[in-house]
Amino acid sequence: PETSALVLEPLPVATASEAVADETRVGLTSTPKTLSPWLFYDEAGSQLFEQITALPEYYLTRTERAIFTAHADEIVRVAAGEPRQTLTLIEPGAGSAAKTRIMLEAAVRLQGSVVYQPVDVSATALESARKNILGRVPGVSVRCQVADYTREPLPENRLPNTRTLALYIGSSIGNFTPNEALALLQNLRAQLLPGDQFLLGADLVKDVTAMLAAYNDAAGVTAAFNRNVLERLNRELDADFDLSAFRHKAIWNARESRIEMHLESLCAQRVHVPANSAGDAMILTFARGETIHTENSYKFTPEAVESLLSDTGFRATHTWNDDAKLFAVTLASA
Ligand code: AVI
Repeated sequence: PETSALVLEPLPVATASEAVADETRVGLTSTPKTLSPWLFYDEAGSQLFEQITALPEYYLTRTERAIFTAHADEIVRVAAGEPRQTLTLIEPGAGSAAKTRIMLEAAVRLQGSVVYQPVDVSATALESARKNILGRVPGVSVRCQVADYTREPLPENRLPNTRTLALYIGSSIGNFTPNEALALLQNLRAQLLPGDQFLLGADLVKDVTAMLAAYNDAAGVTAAFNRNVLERLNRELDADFDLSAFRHKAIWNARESRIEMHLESLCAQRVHVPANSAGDAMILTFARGETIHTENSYKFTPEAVESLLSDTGFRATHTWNDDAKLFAVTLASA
């Protein structure tokens, strides 16, 4: 079958800097100070994240990929059901779709061809998803959709007589608070039909040293990724953060079962953010040791994965793990 691409929506005019200005105003005037993790992913940050996924300490990507490599054929076979339905793969927050390729190849082996619908807020990410898949995986048609899947519905253009397999992989679920994660999965679930399938990739609770090392690598890439958010505010909002006056900090919060990333102020200091579309100029004061909380990365027990799924109306049917049980890939029915 021929490989083709179709962009369903015109790419929106960038209003990104307004969102950055709003987010910064709200987050940095709250106590404690916070910045939302989506701010990491400008071009420089997305490149740093790609580097993180290849770090020796960052076991997540490698482990999930190994699970896919070992089990993709079985995963799509189980998802397609008996008698076999034709699967369409949808991926909210597709990013660069590097690991999705393994699932798509398995779907093509099973059914000869497959339609892949990546959904992402970032047109740039979709472009790299399209490039990663199109022409490299014969038999795949790509239909990109620019949308904020955390707020907006998934593509309406459902193909008749097919079953949707929605992928939410890469431990993306871990970057949401438990309430946000519930809302997100409820929203996804509401857009699936009975029998549709959902594949969730979640990072599991493990030895604290191993989890901390993944967010505090020896080469300092995660530190650069974290600090890039301040560079972004300097670049886009003309703020005057002194990068050498903040250090990257990753901690394990056992009570909340999450790794937290912070940027810690190394001295008492003031930072100036000029007036912008979101409001007047701001002078932010930092005490020595005060932090900006930039990310949560929740780690799940197998039971927590099950209850997240059942609480949002899914029925978990199969789980695949690596031998060391670092990571879980769970298939659920809608
Ligand atoms: C994208 N997300 C699943 C990553 C994570 O592990 O929470 C983001 C990341 N933050 C630091 N390193 C990687």
